[in-house]
Amino acid sequence: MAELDGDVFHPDRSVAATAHVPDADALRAEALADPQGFWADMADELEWFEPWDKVLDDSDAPFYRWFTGARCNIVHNCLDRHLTGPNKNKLALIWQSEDGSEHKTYSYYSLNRQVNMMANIIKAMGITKGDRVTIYLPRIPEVFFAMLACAKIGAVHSVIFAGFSSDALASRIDDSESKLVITADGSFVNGSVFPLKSIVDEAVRYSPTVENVIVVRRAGNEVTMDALRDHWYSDLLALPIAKGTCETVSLDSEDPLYILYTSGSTGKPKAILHTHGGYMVGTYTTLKYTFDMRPEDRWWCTADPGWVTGHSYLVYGPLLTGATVFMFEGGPTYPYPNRWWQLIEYYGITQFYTAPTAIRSLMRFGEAWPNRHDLSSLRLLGSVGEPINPEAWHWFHRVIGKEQCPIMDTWWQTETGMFQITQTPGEPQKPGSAGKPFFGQDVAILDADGNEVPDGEEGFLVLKNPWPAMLRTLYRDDQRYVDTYWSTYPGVYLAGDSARRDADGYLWIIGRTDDVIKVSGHRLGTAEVESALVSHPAVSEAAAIGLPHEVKGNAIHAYVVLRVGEKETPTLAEELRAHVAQHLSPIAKPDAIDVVEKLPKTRSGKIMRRVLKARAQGLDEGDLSTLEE
Ligand code: 6R9
Repeated sequence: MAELDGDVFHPDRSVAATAHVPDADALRAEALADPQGFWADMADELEWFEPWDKVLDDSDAPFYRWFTGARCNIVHNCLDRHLTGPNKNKLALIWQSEDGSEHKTYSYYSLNRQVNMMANIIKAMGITKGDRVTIYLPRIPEVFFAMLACAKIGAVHSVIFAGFSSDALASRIDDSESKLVITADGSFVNGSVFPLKSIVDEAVRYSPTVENVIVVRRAGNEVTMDALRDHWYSDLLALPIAKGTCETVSLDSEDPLYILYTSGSTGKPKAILHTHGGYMVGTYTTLKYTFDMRPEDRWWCTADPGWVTGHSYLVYGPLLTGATVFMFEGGPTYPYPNRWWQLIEYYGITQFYTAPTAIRSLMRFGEAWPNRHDLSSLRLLGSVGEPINPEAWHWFHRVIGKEQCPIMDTWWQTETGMFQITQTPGEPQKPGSAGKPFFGQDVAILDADGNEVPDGEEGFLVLKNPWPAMLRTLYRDDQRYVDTYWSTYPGVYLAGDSARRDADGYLWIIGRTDDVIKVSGHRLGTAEVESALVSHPAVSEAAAIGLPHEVKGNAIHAYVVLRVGEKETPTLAEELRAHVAQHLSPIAKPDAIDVVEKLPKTRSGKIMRRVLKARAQGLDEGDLSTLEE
């Protein structure tokens, strides 16, 4: 019997007995003693065109290289290898539209054909190995086709969350020098249409590298098509070039797979670079072991492909394990807050992986909504993106998991590519703790001087071992890669989070220690919000901070200093919020904007956000010795 004993959940003994990893602590010890041996064994479960010479080449650390000398392609393992065995006609992808009127399914065989058609089309447009392709699509099957088509031919995708504004899109297209953009006419967001194509039009005006734009017909909204540059995807599919067969290119293990922009401490987003070989081994292994993937499972990860969770655990990881993946176009509450529960029942979802913010927002609608549905197909639940507060954990556990399903809280980052701290299903779980290091990982918590802090004390979270799915660098910015992650404590990876470890070895993540804010699980940088605010003509200076929020985890509060001659009007705050939505993204809209005379700064002119944060929460302002007069 599964049992909640005080604040520790003990899954039923049968869970560990039947899981891929029956004794997690034993494997943890074994893998830590020989991480390369562990990763080599896992890599052997996948197919390679040529074997590796070395599992890990650390001769140029921190530019680690994995499975050097090997030839492979992640798409071969996501698709091709399934076509010769029992998975050939298994469902790879199930999709439902936001309004529920459309439902599509793709077997491994048919997904492969769709990917090949897209690959042949982009090849015909001149895209070859190493070229960057920007993908700006809603949650529709074409996002799978596009990502896999790029990877198949060795092109490098850069997926941009289809909620980012034209400014944000333009700077990312520009930075990656993409030749091709793949988008849709529009997307559905809670019943209304978001005009993706016109945002692309705006963005591409400033992006001289873009030669072609492929447009998927989705929302039916009116769009303007540039006769030379823009192509309806349906027209391209009708061309003889769009054949259903296409060679999967043999690549070096270290050839780039994708770049993904994420927020850091400066206004310029960082382009995280991932490669084929190590990433496929890392995502495959973590998904298989943490979520105990079995052939009969139906996996649902609610993340958008625009974020790393969508890359690793919606698209690549599940296909690597040969799973059936479900993708839903919409969100949890439209038209009613039972939308997700209805889908779990309808499709018989077995593992459901989502974010604490979504759980908190659904809790508010009460238990009656999930209780209308039969959720008994679920066997595992998962959480990602921010710490899960015990209250949300208990609700998820009791109301959704019916006190039987283990909850896998997974701590990781865009940079890490794969889970770093989590558990396996059979282990005891502590609500609010992300669990223990994943196999082969050596996690430590350090003080400012680099010494390990005693159990129970808070410190800086670091990773001491390299791991296969790690970022290789920041695209075309090796120096920033070294400075950001490897310079604070030489030789170890600085995560940017603070955490503590308890006496049982469980890790408790506290939050970011830098200028990154997690808002509803979305990663944003204070500097990005600030630069959107100062681009408004009335604003001369701005500071943004994150304050605790019941549903979103953190909410953005902004302080602005107006330009000389500008006056605060009753509509100004709303106007500035709309400005941030338009110039960065609706998810970055500050909850509150205060007009102030002056911002607290150090004598060298840096904004002291920590002082603003303390003041807003009525807390002690701490050391003010560096504050200017
Ligand atoms: C996967 C993802 C990374 C940051 C990370 C941390 C926070 C993610 C978490 C978690 C506590 C968890 N984070 N998972 N905090 N518990 N299970 O979210 O990547 O968007 O790059 O964000 O998210 O602060 O440093 P990314």
